[in-house]
Amino acid sequence: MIALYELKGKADRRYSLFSWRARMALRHKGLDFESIAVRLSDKSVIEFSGGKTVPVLKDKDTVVRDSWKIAEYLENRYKDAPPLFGGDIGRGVTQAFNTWIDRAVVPAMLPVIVADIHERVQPEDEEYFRQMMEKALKTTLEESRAKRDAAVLQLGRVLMPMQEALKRQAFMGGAKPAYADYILFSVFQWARVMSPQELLGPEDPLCQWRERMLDLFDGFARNVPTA
Ligand SMILES: N[C@@H](CCC(=O)N[C@@H](CS)C(=O)NCC(=O)O)C(=O)O
Repeated sequence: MIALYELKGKADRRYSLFSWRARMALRHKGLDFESIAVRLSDKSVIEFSGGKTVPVLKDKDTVVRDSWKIAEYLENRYKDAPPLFGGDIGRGVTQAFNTWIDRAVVPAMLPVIVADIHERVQPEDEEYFRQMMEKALKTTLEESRAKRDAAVLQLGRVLMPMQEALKRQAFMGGAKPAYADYILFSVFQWARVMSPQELLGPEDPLCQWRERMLDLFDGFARNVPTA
């Protein structure tokens, strides 16, 4: 069985956004996996990977760390299963999309939900999480919460191009979901698992797309502990 090493919060929540990319990619390929919990402040369980970030995937003797490398590994190793990228051009465009999401959308979502995430990490990880995030955001969690309305407006501006794209096609991948969808979805699933805020109104094309994503693989992402 494939093992996926990932962060675990309070009430068994799996909250690493990058790990949600790997989770969805595994289900897309029709692969089952065992989830192995990693603590944010104690990475000894993933020492064998040679790094300190999750997700880490272990498939028999193969160890892969980094969500993008995991997607490429699954695509190369499980060629007969449904494709994640759709050929070399699709792989290239998806890699560019991955970078844009990481550099534009993730930083826009983080200040909106960071204080909510802090309330739901394991108690022993709270201080580590606070220090890491306050350094990254150059502000306290309390200040982030106080400035949340401005952060929500900025997030809306960043998401606008994708709302437009989803008026023309059902998924980032076109008619069917592909790895590009899992990249974007990971950001919303991160928020859904760790924050009680309603970020998308029912009329928003992104909300309707997210519902389609939550329906995939028999409600795989819907039926998990959330905030
Ligand atoms: N580029 C990496 C980023 C992974 C990453 O930053 N993971 C976070 C959790 S979402 C992590 O493990 N952080 C631990 C730390 O920085 O100590 C990927 O796509 O897998």
